[in-house]
Amino acid sequence: MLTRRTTCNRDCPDTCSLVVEVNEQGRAVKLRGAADDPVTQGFLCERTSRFLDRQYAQDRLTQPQWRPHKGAALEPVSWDFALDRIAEKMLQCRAESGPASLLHYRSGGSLGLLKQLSDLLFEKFGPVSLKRGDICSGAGEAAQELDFGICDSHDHLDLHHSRHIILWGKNVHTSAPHLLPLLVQLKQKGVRLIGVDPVRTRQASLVDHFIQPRPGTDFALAMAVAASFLDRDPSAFCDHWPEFQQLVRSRQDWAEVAGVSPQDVGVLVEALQQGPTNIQVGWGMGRRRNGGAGIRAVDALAAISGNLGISGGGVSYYYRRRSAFDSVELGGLEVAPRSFSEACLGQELLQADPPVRFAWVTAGNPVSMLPDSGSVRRALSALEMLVVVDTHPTDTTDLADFVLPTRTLIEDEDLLGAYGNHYLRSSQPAVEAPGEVRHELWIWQQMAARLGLAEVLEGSPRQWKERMMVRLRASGVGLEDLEKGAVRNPYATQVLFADLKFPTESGKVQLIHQAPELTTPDADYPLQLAAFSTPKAQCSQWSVALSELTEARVHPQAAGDLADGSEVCLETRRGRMTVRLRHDDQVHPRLLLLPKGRMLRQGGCANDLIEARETDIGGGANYYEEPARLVALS
Ligand SMILES: Nc1nc2c(c(=O)[nH]1)N[C@H]1C(S)=C(S)[C@@H](COP(=O)(O)OP(=O)(O)OC[C@H]3O[C@@H](n4cnc5c(=O)[nH]c(N)nc54)[C@H](O)[C@@H]3O)O[C@H]1N2
Ligand SMILES: Nc1nc2c(c(=O)[nH]1)N[C@H]1C(S)=C(S)[C@@H](COP(=O)(O)OP(=O)(O)OC[C@H]3O[C@@H](n4cnc5c(=O)[nH]c(N)nc54)[C@H](O)[C@@H]3O)O[C@H]1N2
Ligand code: SF4
Ligand SMILES: [Mo]
Repeated sequence: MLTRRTTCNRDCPDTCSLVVEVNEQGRAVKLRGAADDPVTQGFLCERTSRFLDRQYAQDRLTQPQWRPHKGAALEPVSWDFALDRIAEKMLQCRAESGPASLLHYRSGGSLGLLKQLSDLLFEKFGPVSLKRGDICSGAGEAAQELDFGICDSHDHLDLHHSRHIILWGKNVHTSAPHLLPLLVQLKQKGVRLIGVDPVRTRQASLVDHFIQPRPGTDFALAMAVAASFLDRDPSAFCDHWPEFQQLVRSRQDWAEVAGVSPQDVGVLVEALQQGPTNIQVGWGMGRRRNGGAGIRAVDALAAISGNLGISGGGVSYYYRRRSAFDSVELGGLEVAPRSFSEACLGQELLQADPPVRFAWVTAGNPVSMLPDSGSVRRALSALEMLVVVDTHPTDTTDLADFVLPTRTLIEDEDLLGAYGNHYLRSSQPAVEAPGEVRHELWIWQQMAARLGLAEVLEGSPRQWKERMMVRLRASGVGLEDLEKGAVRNPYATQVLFADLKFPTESGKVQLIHQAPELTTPDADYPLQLAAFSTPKAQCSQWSVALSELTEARVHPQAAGDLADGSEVCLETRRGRMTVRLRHDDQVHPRLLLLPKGRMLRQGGCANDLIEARETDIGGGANYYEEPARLVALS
């Protein structure tokens, strides 16, 4: 038995170092977390522990496939056949309708840095049309960029200096499991943990105090807390202090709006007063209409309470995972000449004039994962050609004219920065890819050669990795170091904004000073449908067999006469779906929870019932506020 080391490339903050056990036949037989990685600490999450089921699944894509005409089944073809026809179509569209008639859509199926090279190809070929905004973290990143100038975090190990840690809308057990051992250790040392989430997730049993606000009311909760800090004067490093004070004083009933008790507010006030207090902001709370405002209000709390720029403090939302590598300038235009809102992609494509004729989708499954699946499906079906690069079939490959197979996370070769810690890692193939599967760089290079751009992407994956390491080499970190194990980004600071200087225009924090419009309940559809991450799945990449019917979880109060375990109809203004009802008193009575990521081809996709709407800022998607109701099956 051999063991090989690589890195998990999934869209996950942890970016674990993997140890792959490979037998004499070259087959991976076990995946483990590397014990010497300071974040991974020898264990993997539930979904990647089972990744070999997906790696060796019957439906793994191993050959290029072509759909001879819309509605026909996919047929295996050679790479040359596929790539020649795709290139011919791309050149035809560009010649006849200009490069904006082509769309390149890349999502987070793999976080490998080399995946960005497709941006470079399409930029040089076009520039073609791109997506605008970011459905995942758009609102949160925009919030922090507005407030602080950049979106980055203290080193995660700086939590050792915190007295209190507030997990604000962050489901550590499910979505960032490698933070958990550190939190447990800190709790044992006496650090006080507080959770804020409309769902009493497993986190509720970890924290010292759990607060369950109404979903989407974080802004109001933050205002209720801010009311206790109005006697301070942070204007030396904060702009808009008078307006912020006015905003806080504009209502007396913030706590009632958030549906929390004065005691809950008091716990947060005390924690922020008795700092250093770090706030861990999750990614979920931003995916709401007022998601940006909610995160801006939390940022403001940290600022006015004196918890910015100090060891043990800070608002940790995102770690700038690309900042150490020389990759940013390699591809991806800041502003594409033509772009489509990612959150509203289906509708915008359907209305595009002149139309988009061709789309290339890579590392994404937009039909299942973007809101309003129906419009995404219609828009992609109406194209003259849709090309999808993936490892497995999805709702999106089901519409593709060409499906091109690429490597999985244990076959890949790439560089990875993490968005939940400051460590850098490298991936290298632990097993050989089956059949005709190719590294994505090979696919881009083959396309480049056919599009008259061969020189743009020349070089092996290893050479490209070296090219992205110039800055790192200058500080003594080489590729060979990353291949041996995780290395901390030497350019990342331990404590962000330690001098209380912020890279905003005035050099100060920009305090939010306008109240968002509060969401009012919908009398006909009183519940809010939301599909949150589950431990078993990575977005639409499920690693275990599915039960036949999607489970919907609601608080027993919200279920009315509908019995636990019964089949019921879930309705929104966009459609209906039969679900298995589960009573769950841990869910806020306003919420209706579905699992995130189930596909149409698996019998039901949450996004089929969700309207496409952008968040207040940053072009995020408002995924979690679809008015919904449950009714008995007729
Ligand atoms: N197992 C697993 N892990 C994953 C993923 C997965 O699909 N499965 N997805 C990955 C991806 S794509 C990402 S972006 C990351 C982050 O993945 P996310 O799942 O987005 O991570 P969280 O930050 O935990 O955000 C979800 C938490 O926010 C809470 N929440 C929802 N609405 C509100 C609100 O209005 N206010 C507050 N305070 N809380 C709210 C939810 O109840 C939940 O506990 O994780 C990755 N990790
Ligand atoms: N209702 C609802 N919808 C959501 C969310 C939610 O919370 N609720 N969360 C949103 C969030 S946070 C995100 S990030 C998005 C995620 O949306 P997507 O990024 O579209 O998510 P995945 O389902 O992970 O699809 C990625 C695809 O990439 C493939 N893949 C894996 N590795 C590679 C590779 O190396 N190369 C290529 N070319 N393909 C690869 C996978 O097989 C998979 O089919 O979904 C969003 N959608
Ligand atoms: S998905 Fe995340 S937690 Fe799981 S192995 Fe990969 S990086 Fe680690
Ligand atoms: Mo995400």
